[in-house]
Parts: sequence; structure tokens; C-alpha cells
Amino acid sequence: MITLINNAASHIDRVAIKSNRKNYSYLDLLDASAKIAHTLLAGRSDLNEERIAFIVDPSFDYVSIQWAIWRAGGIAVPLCVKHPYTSVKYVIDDTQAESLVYSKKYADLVEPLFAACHLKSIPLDSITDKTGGLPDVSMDRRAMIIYTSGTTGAPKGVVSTHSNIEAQILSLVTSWEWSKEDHILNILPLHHVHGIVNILSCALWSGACCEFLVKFDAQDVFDLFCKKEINLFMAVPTIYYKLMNHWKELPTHEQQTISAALKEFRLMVSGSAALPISTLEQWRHISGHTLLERYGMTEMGMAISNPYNGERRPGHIGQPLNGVTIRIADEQNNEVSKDQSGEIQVKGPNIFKEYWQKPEATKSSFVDGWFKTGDIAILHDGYYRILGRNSVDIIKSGGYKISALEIEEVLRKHPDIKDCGVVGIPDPEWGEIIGASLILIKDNDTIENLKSWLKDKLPSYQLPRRYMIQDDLPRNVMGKVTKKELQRIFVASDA
Ligand code: MCA
Ligand code: AMP
Repeated sequence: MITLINNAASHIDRVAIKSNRKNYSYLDLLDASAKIAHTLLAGRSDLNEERIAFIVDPSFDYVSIQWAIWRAGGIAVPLCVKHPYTSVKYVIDDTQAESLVYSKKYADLVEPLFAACHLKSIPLDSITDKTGGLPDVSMDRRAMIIYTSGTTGAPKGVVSTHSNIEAQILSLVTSWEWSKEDHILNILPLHHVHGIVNILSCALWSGACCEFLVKFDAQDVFDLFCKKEINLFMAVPTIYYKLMNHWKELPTHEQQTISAALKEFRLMVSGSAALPISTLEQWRHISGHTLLERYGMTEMGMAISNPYNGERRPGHIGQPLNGVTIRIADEQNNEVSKDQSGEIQVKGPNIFKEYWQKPEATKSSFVDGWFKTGDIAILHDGYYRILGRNSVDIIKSGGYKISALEIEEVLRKHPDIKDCGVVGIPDPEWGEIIGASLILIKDNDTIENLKSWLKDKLPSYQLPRRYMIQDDLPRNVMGKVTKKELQRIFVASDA
């Protein structure tokens, strides 16, 4: 029995989802998901962990499909609505998805998949009103696959079971004191943990209301806040930065109205990337809130958080969440002594089951049962502080995790590019922006051509924003590209 869905019976008349200006109750959600589950089952008694991909905007439909897949015993594979065809196809191929549920808006994007892959087409408007029996799904079943980029190879599918997701929800619901009176705005993409678990699933677990805004727009967000229904907000630092900049441009009376509405919030959380202290301070000035910064990862949900009650220390990620055990380890995987830096390693029921069909990658991401995050931190005076990552090839931009190596691989396919190096360049708005240094075979108009050539090969958030043409990349004595030096060159060229 999936507890998250089972819980809904205690809240049937409450508003679960607000989307496209309509309210949907928990009963609506149970009814709609039962109908979709029936269509997915197509006469069978259990999907038995079939992978069901789906692509719809953040909405009541999204949640109904997600719950339907779970209720029918399948594995939910949420697709990114901003991905170009090649990225969508990669996920379909890698998961060997049996079916794809999609709304009209994405019909043109996904249509070629049905010819290219062995994939059943389930348009959302083909769902009928019929319902039937649903299987009893145990909590140790695989529930969801979310794609994440790493330092080796193509993106990997992170598989979480229902138990993993429940542990991730429970630690947040208790630590941040969620209640059924809460009403949260969800403006984050729903193919990542931040939007799916921290916001959507915690709200539904609690009998609270999750309101969707399909496209981030600072004024739309403030307009919603000023209705004074929403009392909880969670976002990536880039979004707080964008909201702040928008607020600064408004006339004083509008600033005052927004600030007054913000002050009434119960909680505001930042995560997915480091929160600059300057953003924390300016947001405190605007809203009266000290943002609660927390730390997590697709493979484990949230692991470390500043306290809900108690000191929220700027520049720090806080303490281990309920049920999560943390150690800081050196390169030999030995725990370091207090006040020494090392890799964050994590144990707990929240940790994912496996990388989809990648047993070697799964094995190498654990040591003695500890999950190796690749993030470097230090414990100081009772609070953890992130110092960096153990790989320069992982970039965080706008809260998205991006592999420099994947972008380089795409760039190298361009006929005019002999070699290239991609790095993250520190940026106050995006955390990092992507910089690409190119060694060209011929350099007439290449950058402008390249930009349009890249458009259907990478999603917008993975596009390089800075380019540099070099005769050769900086290298060490072994001939290996020194990314730190390349980063330094980009930063210096900006000064
Ligand atoms: C878009 N633009 C960018 C970037 N992305 N410029 C530089 N760097 C970028 N990364 C530019 C576009 O080219 C465009 O420029 C303009 O910004 C608007 O683009 P658009 O795609 O419309 O952007 P947006 O909708 O405003 O998106 C900004 C965003 C988005 C809302 C901050 O990036 C976002 O939703 N980020 C959240 C990702 C997330 O949920 N991560 C959680 C992962 P022009 O106008 O010139 O064309 S889960 C995780 O990390 C763990 C578990 C955790 O701890 O939470
Ligand atoms: P993802 O793989 O998209 O789930 O991103 C997880 C990564 O985001 C972590 O490994 C960290 O590098 C980064 N991250 C998440 N929260 C924070 C934070 N509060 N401060 C710094 N980095 C963070």
C-alpha cells in the first residue's frame, strides 16, 4: 500500500491541487488517477514495474498520471518539458519505457518516438471513465526514475522505491512542520526531486494544497503571493535572485504590498545550489525571512538542513535531517576528524536503490554502505558548510546539474570544432554559467552558426552562454586539460 496515496482518503474534501485557476480535491485526484491507472493496465492486474514515461505541464494532470502509474504498479518516468527530441528519446530508450502518456501540447514532439521506439502511445484525451480493481503495491517496489548527469558517461536513471520516497517525504514533513493548512506554490520543473518530492509530495502527504504556475515569471509569482493564500515557498537561489531584482524595479507602494505579503509566510526554503550570502541578506531585507537553506541530491532527496526552529546560519547547510546519517570522509574513505574537510557520505532509508541498469555505477557510488555524494564539506561549530565538489566537470546552473563532458561531446560533433573545453563560470544570478572554449578548424561565423546548430541538441539550460576561441586549451604536463585554469581564464577575461 503506497502510504502517500492512502493518506489522501483522510483529506478527500480538501483542495489538493490548484492548477490553471481551478481547484482539485483529493477525491478528484483519487478518481482521475484510478481512471488513468485502468487505461494503463489495459485489462492486466498489475504493471509489475513497467516504465511509464509521461510528458505534461505541471498541473493536476501531471499528478493524476504520476499517481495512476504508482497505483497500477508501474515505475513513473517524468520527462522534462523543455528537452529537445534527442534528450527525450534518450530517456525512452534507456528506460525501455513501455508506454508514453502525453498531453496535446507535446504531441508533435513525441509523435516520431512511436515510429522509432517500441512504445505505446497514450494521449491524455484517450483516457476513459472506466475504472476497475487496482493491485496492492508494496513499498519496496521501484517507483520512479529521474535522470541525472554525472562525471562519466551519459545521464543515469536514478531509481527510487516507494520506501525511499516516503523516507524523503517524512524527514521533511516532520523537520519543517508541514500541516494540512499549508498552501505552497510550485514553479519548479517536475522531472526533479526538488519539485516532485520537497514541494508536491510533501504537500500531498500533509493534506495541504499545491498550486502550480507553469512558467516562472517574477510578476506572476508576486501577484499570487499578494492574494495571501500561499504560505510556503521553496525555490533555487536563481529564482530568489530573479524575484529580488524584479522587486527592486517596482514602485515603492508595490514593493511595500509585496513585502507585507511575504512577511506572513510560514517558511521560505532555498536549495539545489549554494545560496549566496548576499542573496540571503537581500531577501531578508525584502521579506523579513531568513531563507532556510538545505542540501540534497537526486539520489537521496534531502540530507542536511538548517533548522526550522533555531539559528539558520548563512553560508551553511545545517545539520543532518531526521533519519539521515552523515559522515565526512577523506579520499581513502576514512572518516576525518572534526573541523577537517572531506566528502559528504550518507546513509539512510532515503538513499536510492540503484542507477537504472547500471550495476557498476551503482556499486562504485557506495563504500561500506555509505553513498558517496562527491560534495566536499566541513563540519564547523555544529553546522555543515559546502566547500565545493570533487569534480570540476559538474556544473550547477539555475539549480540544474549539468555535465561539462556531455556538452563537450555534443560540441565535438560540430564539423568546425577540433577540440573544446567546457567549464562553469561563477555567476551571481545562475550560480554558474556555462563557458565553452573552442579550438576551431576554421573560424568563419562558427559561433553564430554553432548557437543555432546546438538549439535542437541541448535544452536551453545546457547551452553555453560564454564562448572563447583558443589556439589550444590549457594543459598540464601530461597533456590533460586543466579545467581550473580554463575557469580562471574565463573569469579573467570578464574582469
Ligand atoms: C535559461 N537561461 C539561462 C539559463 N537558463 N541563462 C544562463 N544560464 C542558464 N542556466 C536564459 C535563457 O536562454 C533565456 O534567455 C532566459 O534565461 C529565460 O529562459 P527560460 O528557459 O525561460 O528560463 P526560466 O524559465 O526563467 O528558468 C529559470 C529557472 C529555471 C526558473 C531558474 O532554470 C529552473 O526552473 N531551475 C530549477 C531547476 C531545478 O528544479 N533544479 C532542482 C534539481 P533569453 O531571454 O536571452 O533567451 S533537484 C536537485 O538539485 C536536488 C535534489 C536538490 O538539492 O534540490
Ligand atoms: P542533483 O544531482 O540535480 O540532485 O543536484 C545535487 C547537487 O546539488 C548536490 O550534489 C550539490 O552539489 C548541489 N546542492 C544541492 N543543495 C545545495 C546547497 N544548499 N548548497 C550547495 N550545493 C547544493
